[in-house]
Amino acid sequence: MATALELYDPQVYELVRQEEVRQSGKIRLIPSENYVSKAVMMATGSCLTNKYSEGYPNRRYYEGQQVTDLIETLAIERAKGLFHADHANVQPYSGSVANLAAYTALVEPGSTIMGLKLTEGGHLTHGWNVSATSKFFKSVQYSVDPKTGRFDYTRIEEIAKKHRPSIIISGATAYPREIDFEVFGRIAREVGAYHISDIAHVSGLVVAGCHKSPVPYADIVSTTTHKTLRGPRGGLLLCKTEHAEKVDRAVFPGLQGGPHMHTITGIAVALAEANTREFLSYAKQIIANAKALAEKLAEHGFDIVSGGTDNHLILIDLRSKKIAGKKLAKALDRASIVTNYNTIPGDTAPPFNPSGLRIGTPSVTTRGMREKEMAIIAGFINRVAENIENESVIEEVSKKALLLCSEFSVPDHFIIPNKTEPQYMYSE
Ligand code: DSN
Repeated sequence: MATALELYDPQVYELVRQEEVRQSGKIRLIPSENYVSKAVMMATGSCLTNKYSEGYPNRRYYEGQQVTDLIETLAIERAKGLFHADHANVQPYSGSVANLAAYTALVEPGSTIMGLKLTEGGHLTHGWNVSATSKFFKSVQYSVDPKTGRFDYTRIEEIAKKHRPSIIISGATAYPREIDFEVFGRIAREVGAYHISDIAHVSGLVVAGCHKSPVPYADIVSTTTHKTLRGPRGGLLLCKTEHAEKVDRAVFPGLQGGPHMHTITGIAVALAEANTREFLSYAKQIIANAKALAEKLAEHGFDIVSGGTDNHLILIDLRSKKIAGKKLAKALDRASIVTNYNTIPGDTAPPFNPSGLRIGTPSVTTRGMREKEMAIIAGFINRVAENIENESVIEEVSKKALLLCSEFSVPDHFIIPNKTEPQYMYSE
């Protein structure tokens, strides 16, 4: 594939090569990113990109679906098995479309949705003011407790009782603690709302059993497929049988046309990979690494929001260090450590120049790094923060980071080492 690209379009080939070099030579700590296996990469870059398949298996609007029907059915069955869900839709192009499909499946435009504020760790599509979700729906937002950085479920219940939303969304993009989906389900039931759970960030931890699944407690569960779940970039919806038809119609023809069959093929492979004992170890290690990294950063005097983490991500409040999030993220990038600046709960600074830094461990865990390396990385981050104006120190850290990366190469195929059969935990 690289050869064809190199021959036909050397300019794009060179850019792809540069990105490959960047991804292998940097310590990537953005919690929503990962490395897919070569198998997922091959499936995603396969001839399935050539096929139109509007509709669903055995109900299409185009002919020539002998193979696509089998692939989509396989992806659906694997998703149902892995998440223990009655129904799965593997067609959403992304988490954003999946969320919008979930809302439109259950309620009419103009209804009230209630989600976590973006600046407190929620997602744009949870009703944030610049998102279409706050224009097509009325949006009520909840926050985390400013003292603890955690959800105050009593307060969330009060807000739900006051506003009586039609949908309550559980889930976050920058919340370091395990979410009690059962409580969200109870609150939703009490006020007569649907419960939609967006587990885009933690779905890999959920399938591994490290976090409780929202599937029993939510009407619809939405996730992306590329974060801790480690598949290609896409979306996935899971629901109870009673909502299956509405969910399918909301995705197609409600919001989308032809599904991206190459992505669905990659998702099918990623779901098989997630159904292995190797994946369970990886998920457990993600959390162990995040805890170790948070602990070491705290020892270096960093203020960790909520005092630690239960999942794959860490939110650092930089106000006590008197460094803006963006400034540190940019200095770290020069030091070959890739992070993203982020608002912290109660932030008075704007989202484009916030007071925090968001980091996470999925990518470094996929590379095989463990607690020992987390201590080294915490040291790197601290050295950059303490020498933020000193480019020679930043360069020195960059060289060390590159050296660390060279010891943990991006694995070719991390699921079947020694080419043995993967140990599947459920059978298809
Ligand atoms: N933008 C994603 C993230 O980084 O968390 C959420 O969609």
